Parts: sequence; structure tokens; C-alpha cells
Amino acid sequence: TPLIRLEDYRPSDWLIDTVDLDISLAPQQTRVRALLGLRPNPAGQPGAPLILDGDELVLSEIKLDGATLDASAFTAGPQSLTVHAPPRRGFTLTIETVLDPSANTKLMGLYRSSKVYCTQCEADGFRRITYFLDRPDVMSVYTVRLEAAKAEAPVLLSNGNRVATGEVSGSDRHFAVWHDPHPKPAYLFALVGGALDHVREDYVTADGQQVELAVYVEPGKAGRAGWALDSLVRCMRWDERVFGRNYDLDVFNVVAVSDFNMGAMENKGLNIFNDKYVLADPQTATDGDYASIEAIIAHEYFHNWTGNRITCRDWFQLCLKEGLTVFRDQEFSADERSRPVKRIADVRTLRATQFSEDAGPLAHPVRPRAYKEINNFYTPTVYEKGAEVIRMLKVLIGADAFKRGMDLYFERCDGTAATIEEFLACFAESSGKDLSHFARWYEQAGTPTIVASGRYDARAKRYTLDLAQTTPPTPGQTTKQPVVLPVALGLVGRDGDLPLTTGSSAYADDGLIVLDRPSLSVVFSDVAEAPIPSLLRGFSAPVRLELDLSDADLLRLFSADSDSFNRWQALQSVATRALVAAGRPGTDGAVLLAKAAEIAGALDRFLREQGLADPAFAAQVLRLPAPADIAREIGGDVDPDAIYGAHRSLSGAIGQALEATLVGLRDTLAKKAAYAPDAASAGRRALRNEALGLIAIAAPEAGARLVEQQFSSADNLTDRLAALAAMTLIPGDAREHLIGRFAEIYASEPLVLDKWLMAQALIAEPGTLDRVKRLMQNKAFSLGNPNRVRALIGGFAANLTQFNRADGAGYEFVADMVIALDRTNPQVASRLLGSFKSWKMLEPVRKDLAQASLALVARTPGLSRDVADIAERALA
Ligand code: DPP
Ligand code: ZN
Repeated sequence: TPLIRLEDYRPSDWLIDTVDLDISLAPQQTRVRALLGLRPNPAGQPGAPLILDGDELVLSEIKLDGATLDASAFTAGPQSLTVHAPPRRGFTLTIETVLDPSANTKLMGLYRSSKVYCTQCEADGFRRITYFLDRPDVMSVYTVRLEAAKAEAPVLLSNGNRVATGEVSGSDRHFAVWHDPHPKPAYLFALVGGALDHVREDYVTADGQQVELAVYVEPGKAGRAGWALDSLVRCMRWDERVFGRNYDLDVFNVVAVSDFNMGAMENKGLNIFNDKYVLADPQTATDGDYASIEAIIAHEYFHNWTGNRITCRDWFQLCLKEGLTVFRDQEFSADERSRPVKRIADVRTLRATQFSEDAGPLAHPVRPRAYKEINNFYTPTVYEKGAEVIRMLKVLIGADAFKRGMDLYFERCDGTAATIEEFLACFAESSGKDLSHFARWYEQAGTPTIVASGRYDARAKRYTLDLAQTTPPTPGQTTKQPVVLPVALGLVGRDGDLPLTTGSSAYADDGLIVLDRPSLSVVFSDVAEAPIPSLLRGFSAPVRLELDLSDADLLRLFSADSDSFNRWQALQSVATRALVAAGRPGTDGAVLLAKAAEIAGALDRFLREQGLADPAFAAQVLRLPAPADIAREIGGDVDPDAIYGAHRSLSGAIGQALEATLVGLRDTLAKKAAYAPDAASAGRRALRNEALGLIAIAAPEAGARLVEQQFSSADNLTDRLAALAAMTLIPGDAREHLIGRFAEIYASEPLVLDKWLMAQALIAEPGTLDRVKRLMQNKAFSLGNPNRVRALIGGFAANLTQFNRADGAGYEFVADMVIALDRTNPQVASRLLGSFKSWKMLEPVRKDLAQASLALVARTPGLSRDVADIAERALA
């Protein structure tokens, strides 16, 4: 497979101004007639042939300006259609293809999901529908006529506004015509046809336009669509208020389907969602689901401006829309909920997914320079690190200049397919700052480390802070340059933050140091007492921090820092340090227990004094860093069992010391009102359930009793699932019994059973692999549905100790699954193979076994491009 490089970008030789699609839907034989209005691109090569992309297509007819083309004038195959010598002027091409949506198991292009016709075209699925210039810088105005049997597909949707509907006379069929006035790339095309229920709401934009909002779901599930619709209304208002963006069509439709490779898709005016991110009611969705639905509804809606109105010139610019849109949805959720708690949750995700990617063989820059399969670059690096880059930009230039830069971007780039350079130019202009050095964040992979140390001169009342940065080598980038790092800080004294006075040019103001070179020292004067530095407040840069503070100092920050994020971080750091030390084989358990007592003491005080003030925050505090975080922190020669063992000891010891407090807290927090999904109520449940998990580890008998009570009395899935999860930590018959009860209660709820599958796949016991294999035979599981696969097989691959079994059986199983899935759905298979991304940090025995399984995948004949690419890069 060819490597596609950013430096080889050339504008298209041809443009397609208009696309008229006439699609006659039928389960096995869907006919697609496309009328393309083409013209030479003034920026392209004059006289070039017209080469259209295809993928597994069958051409049934082709006409140029209405006349059938001579067979010698074109070459058509499944993967492309070439018109050898097209006219050197504007012309039309009529192309007819015939598709089998029922046979489309890749879930790219047009397919059927539980009898609903739907599409997924990003990144390059449109070429599976018709031959096209399937690249984001070719933007066209679409008119789409859909026709289907009335009984099978009473609902027919496409992008834009509905302009006509009618019956097809003399048949059982009907049609709808949709017109989207906004030129768009093919990846934003969508259609839906099926029997669907919906909920709707009228909306008036800030600039007075009427919009009809609707959320479509499987028949009978309309009662679960309300939260998504409510989230949609709130995020539309927020985008008007915060970014000054109004919606721009008469309708906005969201459709939930049950077979979907991604989370959701921002097709213009017709967002298609994985039903997991739409359907919610208290009995079938957790607080986490409510929050995810709100965030993803917002994410896809926000794409209407950052992605659709302004799209990407090429797929190397993917972060232009994704990083920016993740930043926007994170800000929305922060405003709707608790800002510090949202930040903590996002940083946990960033570290777990992106830092681990950045530390392994699949590391790549936020803007990759080359790819073989673009679908493999919808990564935490492009999304989450991409969002961090935007956040840093805002911190560096300030909120006002950031706002003006965004406005300029919306104005200047509207209707275009843009680049990172064009985006950054808007902020350079609005801030008057040179951002060329900052742009290195887009080019350089790897997580930088900041090494910090401070010295206090009591006589001179001076505090000197030394900061240095390094970035480790990553594949293809052996030497690294310094990046621009905004380090938000405070100096914490006995009574809180000390005033910051310094003459350093690196000190911006408002407690911000800009570390833009390998190292620097900042001297603060008039520092009245020896301070404790609180660095990277709010996690102001996506880096690792090495700061030689004692545990006593960290515990003081935990109780006294004015920055909530760093309060949380301080306690995490104490726990991380203890677990890193204890997670190496052969370390002394007594040291860990002493540390547990110290942490428990701090937690006890915190919970008693402030646990009820902000339960959501307290829940975050109570949750220790995960074993996988510790593995990443150790970084090499990793023994997952030793780490898990240390984690369990520490949790157990803390839980024992806190048992009385936790039980009391649970009683106080026990809800009296009926379930409500708001952030405050969710926070109380989160703290209660976090406490339950600790009790289950520390005192299994008492834990099992509490689980039993909670499970039986719960009026919502959040509490039921938390009970199940806590029970999975306690081996024995009672656990198996509860697992069985859960399955009975939710027997007809596939999305709930996904959680049930995953909870079992995550059990950190040697029996889990057999359990997972058994569950594959359960009727709740299907290899054809991505959500089921991600829950059970993906869950197992995320099980640190069992995926990384010392006998290699975990690797073999996942490798076999990858090979099996690749035959039907390469995207799901390649995601799963990505579970191997951290294999190089393992101890030698596991490392060899993981490598052998990867190699087995790599040598399998007939691999998809998706899986071959991941296997190759993972092994390199
Ligand atoms: N649908 C995916 C997202 O919104 C890809 N664009 O991130
Ligand atoms: Zn997105």
C-alpha cells in the first residue's frame, strides 16, 4: 500500500460543483444514479484525465453530457473510474452503480443496521456509494432524491432541507427530495431510510431562524430520546452565546442506529449516532452515559461550524476540526457541569489514552505527515491532544485574543477547506504574536517532560524556580526540539497563594510562565516564606511533570492549594509515587502500608470536612490512579501483576482505614428524591459508588452486603451497575449470582448488557479469559455488532492483568479475534489491534509473547489495509 504524504498534496484537477443523487433503496439491490456537474479546477493540471475514486463498486451505466460513453473512453473497476480525455470545459457525468447494503459488513458507505438504511462516509465511504472525487477539498451542492418501499422505510432523510415528498404512482414506494444549499465534501453526505420513531422540538436561533429539531430512534424507543434532544437545545444556545455561531438550515436531525463503527458522525444537518450515545432513561443509562450523550451531541453539533462550514483541505488537517471541536465540547460540558471535575476527568482520559499512545510505537504528531490508512488516525492524539493544543493557545494569547481569532477564522475561512496554517494565522493576527514556534505542537510527537525544582533563599526572600523540558524520541522522530509550554503556577504559603513578583521575561502575568526553550530559571522576589510550588495549574500543558516535592508538601497542596485540579493532582502524585515504588517486583509491602495510612489520614480529613461540599470532586479524589497509569509511569520492564497487586493492597489498606467514614458518608448521601441526571445528583452517586468499590476491596463481607442492598433497592442503572462492578471485585458464588440476576433484569436491553459483558471482561482474575470465551456464545453477544465487540473483546483487551497474562493466552485470543473480525469489519479489527500499543514497555517474557501475537497477525494473508498498517507500525 502506498504511503500518502502531506508534502505531496496537490489541488484536484477537477471540481464537482453539483451532485444530484437519485437513490432507490432496496435491501440487496440499491440503485444509485449520480449526476455530477464537473469543471476543470483553475488550480489543477489542464487536460488531466478524470480519475474518480471507487471502492468495491459495480458500474452499470455512464453518460457524459447525457450521451452514453464509448467503452474506449473510460476504464471502470471496483476501485476507480477513469475518463481518459474529458472535455476541457464544464460537463456532466451520469453514473449508475448498484449496491448491496445488506452485504456491507464494513459499515462504511451505505449499509443496513437493524433494517434501517444508513450511511457512514467519513473518511472515505462515499466512494463505496458512487464514483467520486472523494477528498475533502472537493465541495459540492447536493440534491438527493430517495425512494423506498413505504412499509420498509416510511422515514427518508438526507442532508439539508426537505424540498419534496410524494408517492411513486402505481407502486408501494414513496420518495423524498432533500437539498443542501451549503457546499460540502462527500464525507459529510448522509442518508437514512427506515421505520423510526422520533421526538421533535421547534427552535429559534439567536438570529431569528426557525429550526425543526428531531431525534430519530428505533420504534418504541422515543421515550429514551428526550435527553439527547434536551442536550441539543442546550448546546445550540451555548454555541450562540460563547462562539457566536448560529445554525444554518431549516432542520437538524439526529438518528440513532445500533451498528456503528464510531461514536457519531456530523453529516450536515443529519447527524448519525451510535445509539449508545443517544438513548437514555434512568433504567438503561448511567450518569456516565448521560454525560457522554450530552458531550457527543454537542461535539457533532459543534462540527456544523468547525468541520462542516469550515472543513479540512486534506486528511492531514483532521485535527483542525477534531481537536478544535473536542475543545469546544469540553468547554460546553465544563460550563454545564463542574469545570474542575470535567478537567480532571478529561485529563484522566488524556493520560490513559493519549499519553500511552504517545509513549509507544503508534505515536504520531497531532498533524501526521504520512499515512497508509486514514481511518487509523482518528486517535486520542488527533482528538485529545489536538484539543489540548487549542487550550494552550487560548492560555498563551489570552481569552480576548482567542475569541477574536476564532471570529476571524469563522469569517475568513467560512465555506473553505482549510489548513492548520490558515487557522493559526487568525490567532497570530488577533494576538499580534508570532505563533511559528507554537506550531511545533502540530509537528512533534511524544509527551514532553518538565523537570522542575525550586530553591528558597530565606535571607534574600527569593524563590528560584528551575524548569527544563525534554521530549523523548518517537518513531521517525529521533531528535526533538523544545516546544512552547504554558506553565500556570502559584506559590503556596501557609495562608494560601503568595503574591508573585518577578522581572523574568518568561513570566507572562497572572501566574503564567512560558517555557519555550530547553530550560530556564525564574526568580521571584519578596517571597515572605518558603513556598510550595503549585505547577501546571488546571493542567495547563499536556506534559509529564517531575517535581521533587516531598509527600508532606504534596499533602499540604492537597489540603491548601487554591487550584482544584492541583489539589486532586497532589494526592494522585503521592499515590502514584507509592505505587510506582511498590509495583516493581520484590518491593517491601510495609512501605506501601505506611504510605496507605498517610493517604488515608489525609482522605479522612478531607471527606469529613469537605466530602459533602462537592461530592463529584470528592469522588475523583477518592479514585486512585489506575494500574495502567502506574504501568505507564514505570514505563519499562513492566510487570502488570505486581502493579495490580500493589494497587489492590493500597486500595485495601485505605479502604480499611476509611471504612467507618465511607459507610457514614454513604448513608448521608443516600438519595431521597427520585433519580435525576443532573451533575449534582450524579456527583452524589459517584461518591457513594466510589466508596462502595473501596469497601468491597477492603471488607469483602460488608461490601457484599452493601452491594446486595444497593442492587435490590436501586431505582436506576447507575447504582445497579456500580453494585455489579463492586461485586466483580469479590470472587465467589454471590458474585456469579448477581451477574445472573443482572442478565435477567436486562435481558432485552443490548446496551445495558454491553456493560454487563464489559464488567465481566475486566475481572482481574485468571478465569476471565475462559469467561470471555464463554460469553462469546451468549445470545447477548454478536461479532457483527461493534458495540458488542468493544464491550466484551475490547473490555478484555483493556484488562491490564488478563490481556497481559504471563502465558500469552490473552494476546493469542485478541490476535485471533482481530484476524476473524478483519474479514468483516476492518475498522473494528484495527481498533482492537491497537490494544497492543503499549507492548514495548512490558517485561521481557510478556514482551516476546505480545510480539509473537502481533507477528502472527502481520503475516496473515489477505489482511485489510487498516489492520496491516497497525500491525506493521506496532512491530516497527
Ligand atoms: N464522527 C467523528 C467525530 O465526530 C468523526 N468526524 O469525531
Ligand atoms: Zn469530531
